[in-house]
Amino acid sequence: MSYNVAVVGATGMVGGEVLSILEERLFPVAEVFALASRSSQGREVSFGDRTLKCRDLAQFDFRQADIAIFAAGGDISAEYAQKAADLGCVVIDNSSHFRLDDEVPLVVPEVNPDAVEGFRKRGIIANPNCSTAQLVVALKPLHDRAGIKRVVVSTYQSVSGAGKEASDELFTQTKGIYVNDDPTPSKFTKQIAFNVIPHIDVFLEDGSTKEEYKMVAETKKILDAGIALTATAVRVPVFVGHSEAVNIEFERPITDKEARSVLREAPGVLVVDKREDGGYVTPVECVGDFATFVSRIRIDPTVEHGLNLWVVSDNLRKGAALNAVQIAELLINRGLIEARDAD
Ligand code: 2RA
Repeated sequence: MSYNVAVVGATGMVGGEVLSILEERLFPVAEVFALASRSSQGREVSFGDRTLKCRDLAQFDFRQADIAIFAAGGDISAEYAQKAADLGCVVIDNSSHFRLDDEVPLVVPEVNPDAVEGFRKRGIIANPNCSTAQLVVALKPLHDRAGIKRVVVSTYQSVSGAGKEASDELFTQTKGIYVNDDPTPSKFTKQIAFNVIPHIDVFLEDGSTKEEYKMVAETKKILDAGIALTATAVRVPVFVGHSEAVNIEFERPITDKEARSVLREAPGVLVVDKREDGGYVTPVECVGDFATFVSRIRIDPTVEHGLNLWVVSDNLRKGAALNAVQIAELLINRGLIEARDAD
């Protein structure tokens, strides 16, 4: 059986990754509809060795699609996702719009696959924020083994998480600095080239940022509401690949050796941890990969049952497009979705 898939936001960075990943994973596609805003109508995007012409999202009849992957931001999801779902098209939404809605499951297939069943209420499944997705993939097997009490995480997030214009700003600013061009930022609040910015998304009343809040709230929804988590989210001058320094306090004892072997067996995780020069993964090495890499696994002796980790993943993939495609695969594997025009 094969499925008609609509990709909303097909001209964006995540939309492009969705198209690549559908092809790379040999997703059983009958037809792919590349959807974008009216201004991008007719623009061409690649799907394997084929070229697709973008159609106007506003004019698209979602009855033609079995699955729609939305990757065009919260406002577009707010306007079109429920309409598409009401027409019988299962929506997998990459924006934050539905993530904390009680009637919408928030799913990372390696962590809470059973939650996907809840899609029936609204016909929508939410994809988590990029920094949450890779974190919970690494936390889940450790939580199962020793029970996580508290997590302290600092992120080092690449500019692609903020979109194409942000990536262009890093590129132009980096070049410009060598020829004394004005580095005045437009997308970021401060210079990003040769700098780091401790601010992602808007500020909240308590002084945290929305990115930090998302990590707390989404980890609770996906993994365990009982986990205490505090985050500091930082933008760094890296194009693709988010990194996280993670400190974990467990209920029960766990050695670094045990943690390493639990993580080695965990779905979606690749342990690279040699305790020697270069024996760890950096963001440039994770680009284009499906895995969440874990390195620098070591005991934190300052707390009872403490552990430190370094977690790296391609934010456009596990943090967005890959997780969305994995959700679609999960729906198919569990027989939860049927192609409307079965072969
Ligand atoms: C970022 N979390 O990196 C966002 C993208 N979803 O800015």
